[in-house]
Amino acid sequence: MAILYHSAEERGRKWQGLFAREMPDMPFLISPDIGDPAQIDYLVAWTPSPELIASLPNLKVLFSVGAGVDQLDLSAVPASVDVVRMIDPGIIEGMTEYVTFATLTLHRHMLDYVAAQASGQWRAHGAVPARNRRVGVMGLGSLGQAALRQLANFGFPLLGWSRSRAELPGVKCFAGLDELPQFLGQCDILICLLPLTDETRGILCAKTFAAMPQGAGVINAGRGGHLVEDDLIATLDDGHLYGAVIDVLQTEPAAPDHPFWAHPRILLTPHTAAQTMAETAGPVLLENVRRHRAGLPMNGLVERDRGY
Ligand code: NDP
Ligand code: OXD
Repeated sequence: MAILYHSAEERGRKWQGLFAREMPDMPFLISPDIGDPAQIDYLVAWTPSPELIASLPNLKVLFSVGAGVDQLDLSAVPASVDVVRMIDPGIIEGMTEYVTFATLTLHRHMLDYVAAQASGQWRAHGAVPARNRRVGVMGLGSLGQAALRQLANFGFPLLGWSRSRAELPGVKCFAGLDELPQFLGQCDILICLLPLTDETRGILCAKTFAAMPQGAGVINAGRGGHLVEDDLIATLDDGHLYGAVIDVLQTEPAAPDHPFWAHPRILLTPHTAAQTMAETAGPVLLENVRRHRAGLPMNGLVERDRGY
């Protein structure tokens, strides 16, 4: 019985130390040191190749080092293998910070002020009270709910949209595609925290933007595949949307000539909204391995047929 880790080495060394202390009967191997492939029960990875997965005949669980699992080629993972995403307090904290920063950036006209500073212009924009700025979150999972709890402190009217109906205190909740236009029509700032699936790919598109109020802003901290990038540029350039804060792209890293780099209405960050930190995520992994060994349900088990 052993764990194989296949991702950033520095984090792997820390987790190796954690398992040596807390679960000494469980060898923690770091790729490419695979040892005997037949001994590997657990694979911890971001993007394992199909060949690596196929080489592990007794694999029982594939742990994603991140909250998302769309980067995994699930067709290469046998149906008998459980797939688990990372529900890490550090990721939740990081995303909450990012969403707060991005929402306030749009709410407080910071895109204008950064441009104005660069050209030496001292010009104030009229203030909009938070109670008059409606903020909507797409995806009401571990990240969306935490973000909404924090945004509530500012006094924004809050909305949420998910697949099944959620009931969250202080949040007007919408569910499913039928209620999407009604939700979008009330979002002065729209935040995407969805998983990337066949249903959500390309959801931030011209039709979505057209359904939003004039002058609204968009934040995408989900996945690059959610956003139709040309549609965003078109709707910013025609003035329907005010601006966007974008953390994820269709192709990462961004090419040197990617139009987002220099767009005055886009603040671009390099897929850094939330990072998996060894200190906070290690205990989550340890607990899930403990639970699996004890025959208990793991936290973050992915429903493979729905893709998240
Ligand atoms: P969860 O699985 O906890 O929540 C997903 C939410 O999305 C649920 O509310 C779900 O609805 C909703 N959803 C899924 N499909 C649809 C759909 N077709 N229509 C409407 N709603 C849908 O995910 P997390 O909150 O943990 O993470 C969300 C995503 O954030 C990750 O998958 C990842 O892509 C991204 N992420 C980005 C990071 C970054 O650095 N930029 C860092 C970490 C994560 P329901 O409740 O009904 O199931
Ligand atoms: C994640 C990410 O999914 O960092 O955790 O994108």
